Amino acid sequence: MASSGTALIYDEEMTRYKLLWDDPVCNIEVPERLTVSYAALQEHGLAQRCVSLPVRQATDKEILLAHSEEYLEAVKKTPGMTLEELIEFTKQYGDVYFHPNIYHCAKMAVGATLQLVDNVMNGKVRNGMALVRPPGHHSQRSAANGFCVFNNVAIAALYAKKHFNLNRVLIVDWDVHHGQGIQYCFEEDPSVLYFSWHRYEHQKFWPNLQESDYDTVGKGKGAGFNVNLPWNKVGMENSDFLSVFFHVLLPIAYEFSPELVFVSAGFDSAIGDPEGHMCATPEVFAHLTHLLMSLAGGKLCVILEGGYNLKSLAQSVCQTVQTLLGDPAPLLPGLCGPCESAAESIQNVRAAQQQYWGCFKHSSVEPVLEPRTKCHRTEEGEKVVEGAVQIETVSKEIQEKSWPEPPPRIAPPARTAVALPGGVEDSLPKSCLRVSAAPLTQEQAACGIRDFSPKALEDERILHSLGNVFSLLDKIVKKEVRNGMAVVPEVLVTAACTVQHALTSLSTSDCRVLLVLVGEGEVPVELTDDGKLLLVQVCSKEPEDRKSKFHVPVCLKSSGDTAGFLHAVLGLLLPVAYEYSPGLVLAVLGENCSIGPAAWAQLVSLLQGLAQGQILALVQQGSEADNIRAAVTSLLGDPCPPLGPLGAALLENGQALERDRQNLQTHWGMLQTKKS
Ligand code: FKS
Ligand code: ZN
Repeated sequence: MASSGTALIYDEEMTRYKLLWDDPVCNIEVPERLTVSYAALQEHGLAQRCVSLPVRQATDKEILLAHSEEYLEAVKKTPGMTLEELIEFTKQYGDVYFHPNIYHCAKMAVGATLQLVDNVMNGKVRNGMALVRPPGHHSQRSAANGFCVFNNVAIAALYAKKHFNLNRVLIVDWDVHHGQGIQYCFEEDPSVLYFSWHRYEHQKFWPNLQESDYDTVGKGKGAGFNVNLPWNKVGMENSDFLSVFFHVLLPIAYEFSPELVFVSAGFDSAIGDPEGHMCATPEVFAHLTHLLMSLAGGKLCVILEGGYNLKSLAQSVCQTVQTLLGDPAPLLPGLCGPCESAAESIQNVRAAQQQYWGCFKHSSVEPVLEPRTKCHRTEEGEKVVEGAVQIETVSKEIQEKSWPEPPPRIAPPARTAVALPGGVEDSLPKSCLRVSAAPLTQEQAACGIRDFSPKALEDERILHSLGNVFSLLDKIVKKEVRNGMAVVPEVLVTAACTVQHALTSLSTSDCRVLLVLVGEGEVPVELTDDGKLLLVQVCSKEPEDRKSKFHVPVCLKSSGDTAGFLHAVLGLLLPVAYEYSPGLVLAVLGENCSIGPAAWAQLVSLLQGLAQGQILALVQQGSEADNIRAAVTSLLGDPCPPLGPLGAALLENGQALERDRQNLQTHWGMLQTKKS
């Protein structure tokens, strides 16, 4: 049995320290960061749905996993210090402050993180979030830094390796600052893959380190296990963040196949943040979370780092937790691909990582090593005084930015409905609804379908099956169920009829159907240019001339190339699908398809980030029982079994994929990985 449940770890104690003197650098790190986040979770009924776990204090031994004895002993003395002594002590470090109670809180922040690891690893919960202060990702072996005292996530990764014998841990640092403390800790360690994106501005932004750039990839055995994506401009949007996930992080992460995933979850990447100056909406964090939930069998530990706009922080935390709980992801309209600067960074990091990761092997990526990209080290004193006033005004403007409150994410009363043809043994979980409807008449079935042999519709089995499929679809469109699956006799004809039926039932505003077909053959639908249907077909046939931008053939020759399939899904299908933003997804598994149930489950799982999870899966009758079960467990929200470490795609497939991506880039901005 897969574990279920989401942990939430929070203790008011961690609000009981604050900045005691005047410091314009540190005054944004306030106790309210935690209280507003937790209050928002309660207000939306999310905290109540989580398993609340008690916080504990980390032991010395645990802290020493990542820190020196000297440093720990020094921090231990801070509770007894006077204000003057605290100020003096603080001066040794950069952009941080101490308080008599911060040592106690820092031990709890580490302890909370370890509690989360323990409970995820022993299966008491599937995933969870720890709301902690102080944050951790800047702190180093012997130094506090950037509001951080102990490195919560680094300690937790070391702890997980040690206590649960893990060989592969992934840390995704989506905070807007570079977690250089985590990078230093694992630089030479190939068992911990560290990914960070961060505001960089060619080294002009704090912490102004050369080693935050894309060409720092790790050392020795750890080479390739450190991935830095610098943002060289502010104002990055959802498109930029998702592009990096699709074209950098996820391909690497799938290839690595972690056994456990941590998120250093700073929400200073979100809109309105006075530090980040970025424009990601809170909803994007739902998608980032969702995309990571398909890794490591769903074992995901999210740990709070930064986030200083209290409104955007609270909303983003809610989006994240609600996704961990399994609610449908929000729509993310308006995606259009990365901006020039983001594309340049994507290209550069792919080039820098190319020799370490098979997923980049087939792309031609010469790095853009323009001199201006390198070394603009901020000179001491460059922060000119006249600039200070300007910074203040910009900061005000940023914080006063407004954005619409994320709409409520309502889960339909039932998750999954299934329709199985008579005679097919039903060994599916009891929790899914069984649907059985009256057969359609030929007229009903053929409605709207042009140019296709009505012969198939004389087959009673098909008319019966279509009755069920239409009924599933109606339930999904009416939001009585979230998703559905049917095993059908003629999958291609069924898909065609279902598309037509969907187009007549969807409201005009979301009348876009994404049809993903894995398998051979042609779906007898007309592909028009009105964009109401997007067909993505993964099959072994070389595509003829493309009919329209809404027909995306993905050529995968030779079966069993799991890496090739996954790269196609991450690098082609998902970016196009996200940009299309469908109102409904049809996922179709054709005859004797050889991608295997595990890869099929991954696809079904990833597609659920679209269309608010409204997805109907059709599986050809006669397909292996494993494929049917895989679709249903994935639709029910159970974690996908990991595919295991992957290599490069087969040469032929890798090259075809790269070619397809190039060709489609003019139509779909989300496919761009290069500066134009
Ligand atoms: C430039 C000054 C930068 C320090 C910013 C620290 C950021 C801390 C954080 C953490 F997650 F650790 F909390 N001052 N304006 O957000 O990365
Ligand atoms: Zn930060």
